[in-house]
Amino acid sequence: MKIGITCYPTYGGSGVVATELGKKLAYFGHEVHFISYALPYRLNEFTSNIFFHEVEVLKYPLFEYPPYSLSLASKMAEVIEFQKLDLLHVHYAIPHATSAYLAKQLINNDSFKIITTLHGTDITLLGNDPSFFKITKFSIEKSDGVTAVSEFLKNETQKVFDITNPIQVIPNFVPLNLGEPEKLPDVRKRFADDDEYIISHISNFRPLKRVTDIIPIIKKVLQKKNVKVLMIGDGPERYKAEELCRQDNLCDKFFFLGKQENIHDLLCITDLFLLPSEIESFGLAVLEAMAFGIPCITSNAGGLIEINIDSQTGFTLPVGNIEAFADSIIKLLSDDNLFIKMGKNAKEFAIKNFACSKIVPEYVNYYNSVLNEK
Ligand code: GMT
Repeated sequence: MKIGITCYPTYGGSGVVATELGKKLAYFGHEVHFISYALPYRLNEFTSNIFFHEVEVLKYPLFEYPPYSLSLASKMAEVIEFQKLDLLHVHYAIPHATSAYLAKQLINNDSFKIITTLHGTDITLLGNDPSFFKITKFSIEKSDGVTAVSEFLKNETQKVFDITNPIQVIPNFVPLNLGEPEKLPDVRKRFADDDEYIISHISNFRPLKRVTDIIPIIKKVLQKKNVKVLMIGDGPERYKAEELCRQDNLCDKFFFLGKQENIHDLLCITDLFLLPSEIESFGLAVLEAMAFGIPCITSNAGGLIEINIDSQTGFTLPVGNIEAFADSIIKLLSDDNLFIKMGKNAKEFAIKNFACSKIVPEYVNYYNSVLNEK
């Protein structure tokens, strides 16, 4: 197949999933064309059947807001036509599905198909906003195929937008090359002593990740357990979180590492993963941690309960319940058998249900079924 992929090229789960999917599709012999405003950050090695088409946005004094969606639609139409694409798979509805619809109107090819994958905030945050509601609904309904990364997101999309066209759930997959995670004692020593546990959090530090909950949670945990915390990522709440650490004299317990390209090594030294999000359609970072055999303490919001199975692969807790989060961490770190069992369960569950060897063929089958529809 000749497949176009459009995604956000910067940090973020949807871009990671789209890029890793494209790489795997290319590995299986398909020709893949990425269309975006920058090279996706995980597209970092040459593969002969992967192409990148950069969308240039014309700057003009009249344009206070350069119309990226239109430039994208034009570039999509050009690539579809001249590279003879069979389909265009767009990740994140806004504005990608809208631009794809427009591109389809610009070409003359009835057999060409658009597939939209919904990732989360395109539905739960942006799509729900009155300024985006109608266009999101329209763009989803006009896609030839729609997938969602969790059952939660499928149900939410149907409920919020009253959408009747079918939505196929194809969950995210473990994108990292695992190998056998090493213990990396030298890296570990950099952050923690032998008697300390390492707890990691990875996110874009936006308010819905509730990173500021982590400080009081850890403050309570520290009354019983020796822990160090790796705060990985960056975003608007980082400043507040650092400020809270200073106020509580916890600066020596927290390491704010900022954005990191190589999370492999950091996951290798992590004992426990923490994600207290307000809402999460999937939680790719949780899946990555689980694949490393790390038990996860997460909220029970959205699709997180489909990945982190409560009392088996970790604990899922009510959003904002600081006490419950802290108690669960203490419980897990106080019981070696439970800790080892949950880590093992997490790894098994992640590999069994979310291996790329399972999920990538689901996408290929879905592409074929959409292409075969009249
Ligand atoms: O809005 C975000 O948080 C970013 C967005 C993205 O583009 O990565 O994340 C969403 O998609 C990820 C990949 O499918 C999911 O793992 C995240 O759970 C989802 N974020 C939310 O639902 C908040």
